[in-house]
Amino acid sequence: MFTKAIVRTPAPSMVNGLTSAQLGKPDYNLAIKQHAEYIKALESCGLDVICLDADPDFPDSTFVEDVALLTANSAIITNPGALSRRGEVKGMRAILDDYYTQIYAIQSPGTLEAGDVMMVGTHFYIGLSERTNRNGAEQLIANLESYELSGSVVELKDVLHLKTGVAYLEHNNLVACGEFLSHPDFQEFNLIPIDATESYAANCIWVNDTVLVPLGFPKTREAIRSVGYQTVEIDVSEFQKLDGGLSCLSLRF
Ligand code: CIR
Repeated sequence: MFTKAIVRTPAPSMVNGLTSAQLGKPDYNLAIKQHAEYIKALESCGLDVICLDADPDFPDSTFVEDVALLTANSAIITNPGALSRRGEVKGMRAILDDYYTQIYAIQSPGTLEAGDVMMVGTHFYIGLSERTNRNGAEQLIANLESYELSGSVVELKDVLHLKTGVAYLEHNNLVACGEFLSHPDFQEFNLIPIDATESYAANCIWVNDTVLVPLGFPKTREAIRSVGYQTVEIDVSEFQKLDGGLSCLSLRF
């Protein structure tokens, strides 16, 4: 179970965030409203939400998931592959000192963004992407192994981050779309396939047995309900315009 989450208020500069989505510029005022609803949804699942101030120097800094990996024992500050995001780690390090005594950092030439890391119990799947390289993944695996945890790499083809296309919902249930449906690493899971027309909704999050899903993807919502979860829908359209999904907007621990 999670008890806390860290989020960061979007800055007005978010309209200049990285994207390949071709959905237009985000509406900042609407993004602020959606972010507030997202916080409420996390709170409704029992989490204390720590909301960091907007950081206008970093347009993508609302996507806090990418700059740290939080485990039961330690925090690992990442080294984002996107150069424009690398400086985000400083502000995250400062806050994590309040919650963790064991804090590590991925070092160059290793790069890692934690949107590429999916926790399944004591094992961590690490996507090799344009943002996360093998050296970064190996540093993370060595760190995990020092805590008797484990990690393995997954080569990505079409997605920005691993968790763009898969989401672990505990109880051996794995939401998956596209390249992950037939991926050999994931065949032991109870796969919940996501229709190609709703691939954005593969980025959903399990929070204490409720699953947060993006608004507007009814097939995905029903597929997740049909295996027994309560779902909460949240409109994150303005973050979708920046290739960001529900998981990217918080660190849950
Ligand atoms: C980026 O390209 O870095 C941001 N615009 C979106 C990051 C999304 N994060 C994630 O999937 N974990």
